[in-house]
Amino acid sequence: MARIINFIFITSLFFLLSNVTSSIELTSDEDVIFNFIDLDNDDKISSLEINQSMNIVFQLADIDRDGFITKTELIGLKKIIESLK
Ligand SMILES: [Ca+2]
Ligand SMILES: [Ca+2]
Repeated sequence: MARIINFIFITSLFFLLSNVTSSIELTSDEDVIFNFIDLDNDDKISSLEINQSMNIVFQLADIDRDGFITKTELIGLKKIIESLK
């Protein structure tokens, strides 16, 4: 179940980052996310890599380190992501 939630969260990050297009190729933003999640750079994403990158994202977002992400912190995460573009 946690893995499914992670996947949904990662997927929703894709939607936060870019407008949905009908392109059959990844946008440059999606490519950046893919490379971010693909921690060992083998051009494949494993469920372990999703979990690990999810932890990184969680720690980035949980600014006050209380183990929870608030809406305010999520907005902060969006700003971080946008600054990385
Ligand atoms: Ca990989
Ligand atoms: Ca927090």
